[in-house]
Amino acid sequence: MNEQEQADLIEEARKVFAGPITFLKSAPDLKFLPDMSVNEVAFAGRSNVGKSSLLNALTGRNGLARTSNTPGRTQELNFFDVGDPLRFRLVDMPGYGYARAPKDIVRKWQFLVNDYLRGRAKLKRTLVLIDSRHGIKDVDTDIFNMLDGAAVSYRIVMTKADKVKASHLAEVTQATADAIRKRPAAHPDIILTSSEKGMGIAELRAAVLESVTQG
Ligand SMILES: Nc1nc2c(ncn2[C@@H]2O[C@H](COP(=O)(O)OP(=O)(O)OP(=O)(O)O)[C@@H](O)[C@H]2O)c(=O)[nH]1
Ligand SMILES: [Mg+2]
Repeated sequence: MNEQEQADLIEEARKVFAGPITFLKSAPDLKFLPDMSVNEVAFAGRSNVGKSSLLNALTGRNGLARTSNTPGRTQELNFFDVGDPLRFRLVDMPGYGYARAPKDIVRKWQFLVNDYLRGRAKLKRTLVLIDSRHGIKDVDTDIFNMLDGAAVSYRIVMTKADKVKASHLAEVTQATADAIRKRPAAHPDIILTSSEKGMGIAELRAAVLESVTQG
């Protein structure tokens, strides 16, 4: 894509995300998933990494997805309809790797997230969020392995970039890029974001739109 095409995509994405976006439903279990009527993009990542905050920043609507200081806020798959007429869906998911949650709850979330990610034909891309302060952890590697194994396209988004120095951000991004380079289902380009400061949000909107408009 050349510069003009990228600028056009960013402008189109801005319009789409400024338009109607509504909460559709919460699915605590796979049997409550909505019909696969349109393409979907999912937000995955460790508990507290900033999935729900990023969804709010993308849509410019602060109360759309519920956020919290305490890990384990989002406990179901939450579907949001974008566009009227409907164009695509965003899916906010429970986080993984939350050590202090009861074991049976962790297992339930893990199965819900894994089964959804592996089995959803309309899922065009999964955004895997990585905290800029911490980089990739073992639980992230497990998710990469699962997504690569199931051939589910994913892209890394660094979150909370406002919390670290530019030099640290550059280092952790480089290390992350190195770690995914040989992974077959990973998009090679990483998007750096801060929901708090609005950094990278316009680019991420464009990346979401691009992923749902192909095929
Ligand atoms: N400084 C800063 N804080 C952020 C940013 N994004 C999220 N946070 C904070 O991080 C905490 C967790 O954010 P959430 O969006 O609820 O995280 P989540 O990944 O949805 O968490 P779970 O639903 O529990 O898995 C909240 O206190 C947010 O305010 C960011 O870009 N910068
Ligand atoms: Mg959440």
